[in-house]
Amino acid sequence: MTLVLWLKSTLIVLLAKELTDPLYILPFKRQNIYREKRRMQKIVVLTGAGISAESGIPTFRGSDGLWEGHRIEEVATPEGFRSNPELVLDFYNQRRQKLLSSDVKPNAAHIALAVWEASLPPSDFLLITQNVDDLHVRAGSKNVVAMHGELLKARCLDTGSVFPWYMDMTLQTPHPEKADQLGRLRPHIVWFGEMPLEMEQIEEAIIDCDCFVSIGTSGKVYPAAGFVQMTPKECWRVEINLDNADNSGAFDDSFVGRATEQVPRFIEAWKQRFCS
Ligand code: BJW
Repeated sequence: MTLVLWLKSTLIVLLAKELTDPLYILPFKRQNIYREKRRMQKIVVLTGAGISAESGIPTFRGSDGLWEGHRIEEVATPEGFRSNPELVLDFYNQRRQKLLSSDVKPNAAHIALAVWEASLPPSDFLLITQNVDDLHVRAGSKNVVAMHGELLKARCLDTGSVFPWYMDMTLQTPHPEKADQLGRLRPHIVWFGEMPLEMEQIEEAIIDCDCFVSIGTSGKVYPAAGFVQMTPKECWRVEINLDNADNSGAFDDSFVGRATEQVPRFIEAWKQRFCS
């Protein structure tokens, strides 16, 4: 009798444990879930203009987008810069001034990504941004690759050296290291036809990632638009966007809506699924 009671109560305890903690009893289940947890270790996040839209920085292709009133070839190609450097420098001077104004600051989406990164081992998280603003860094993100350059940097046309840059740039601007050289600087920006930065590091991270999250990008500009196709078969591919992107079909899951709402919502879902 005592033995039956003991067996019964043990069974009830085990069942309760199984229901509340799926890792507890069944070895095959434990293994599967362990694999699932391991699978989510390496995270790569790709961001585009949509994540900074709610910080007051216009996107490129929306109505009111940055290209409105500009032909892309005039302001975002090396040829455009060679044929009308004043126009191009002015385009970037205006954007730099806006970025440095007190009304532009990181929003809830930038901050949520930085907090998420801080909760993970540094080698498990890479944030690739196509944005040339510095809002991810301001929010506290550490492992950031700015693949299309940085608005707050200047590059020497002769040597390729890169300098921090906060002022307007004109054809009369002296070189920071050789004051007698004027107008030998350009914005540290990747224009169409130029090779994006840090491609080796980016490709290495993407082909080995377990979770790939693309936020606020239209999927129109390569090579970034093709990153999702380079992820491993088992990877969890998630898109966060207000609208459909050109490469939406390549993602496993979509969080539709504004980045400031959907990025924290996605991170919460990720935690529920893989950390509880
Ligand atoms: C929200 C939201 C909210 C709004 N919440 N979401 C075929 C294959 C490969 C390459 C090519 C190809 N055909 C042509 C090319 C070459 C070319 C290219 O892609 N052209 C396309 C137009 C077709 N690419 C290049 O030239 C690149 N270099 C290159 O390919 O080198 C050779 C190479 C080959 C293979 C491997 C490696 C290298 C260089 C591209 C440089 C792009 N530069 C720019 C300008 C930077 C300077 C500047 O800032 O002025 O980068 S272009 C512009 O587009 C900028 C952006 O980073 C980029 C992407 O834009 P993004 O971020 O997607 O913004 P939007 O506005 O398009 O979309 C915003 C999204 O947010 C929308 O979806 C909204 O719905 C959403 N959204 N509010 C959530 N609140």
